[in-house]
Amino acid sequence: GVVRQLRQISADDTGIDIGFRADVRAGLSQRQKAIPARWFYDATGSALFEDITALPEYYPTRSETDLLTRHAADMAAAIGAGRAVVELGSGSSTKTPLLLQAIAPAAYVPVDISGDFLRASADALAARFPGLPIYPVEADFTQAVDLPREIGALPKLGFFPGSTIGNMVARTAVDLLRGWRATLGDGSLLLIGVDRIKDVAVLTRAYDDPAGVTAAFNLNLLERINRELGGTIPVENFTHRAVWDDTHARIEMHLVAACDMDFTVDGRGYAMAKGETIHSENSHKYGPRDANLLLRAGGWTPVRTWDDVDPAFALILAQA
Ligand code: AVI
Repeated sequence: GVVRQLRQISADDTGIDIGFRADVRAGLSQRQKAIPARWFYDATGSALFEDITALPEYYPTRSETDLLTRHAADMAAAIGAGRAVVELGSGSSTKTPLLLQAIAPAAYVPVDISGDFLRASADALAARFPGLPIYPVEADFTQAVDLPREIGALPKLGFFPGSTIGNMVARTAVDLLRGWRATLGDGSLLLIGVDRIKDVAVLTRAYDDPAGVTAAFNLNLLERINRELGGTIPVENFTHRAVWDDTHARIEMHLVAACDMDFTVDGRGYAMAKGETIHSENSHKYGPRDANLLLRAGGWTPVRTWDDVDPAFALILAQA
């Protein structure tokens, strides 16, 4: 008979269809335990991520903001006015005003799964750009999204900053790019933030800061499991680990068991041995050719790259 493949959970799985409970259950039952990184972002995790973006060691936010500031006029010339800007996973983005200021769009469509964040940032932007029509869409941008009717006839610019694409393995990233190519349509552009491969010490420090904010962000995943799924995970017996995996060109984050332990989640028992880990995130980094290949595989043709910052980070403009 047909042997069906069991669904393996990895740190970059993106389906919300089965939910937190099912992802945790399946992920903790595997030999290499893993929980999709998307579950970091409850209210506490989102606030901790905001703190991460302000850390001196976490260069991506600073580097990308520098690019948007310094090359605003050049980007505006390349993109042109009058587009509908569709931002994927807008969150509480502080970069959006820089882009909107520069390119004079016809409309702004933030897409985010967190309705609270979405409403707050839409309100803040409406106050700053009184003439700009804003159509928030509460949706998971990794799934197919229906765009508002009102922007149907406008040429689109997809805006996907922050190197979020890096949290997906190549196959998932390509699926997402192809999906958005179809959603945004012919004649559309995509401005995407991609983190570069660089000195390993710089990379690992960005994901293992001395103040311990990234550690708290990682450990909050366990707290969240205890809070929401009635878990008994002894969080104090876990440590944060961030390592560079050169084969996959990615930072991996793990939660490391400091001793042998047993715990329950959702009524099920689990055992972990000292040194065993739960893989909680991948953050892929891309050289110039890698990034262009990824975009082409996703149906986009790179047309401009801005990446003259240190530590290196790229904003790439691609056309449908
Ligand atoms: C959201 N994402 C792009 C961040 C990153 O750099 O991969 C998440 C993060 N994880 C640890 N620090 C930041």
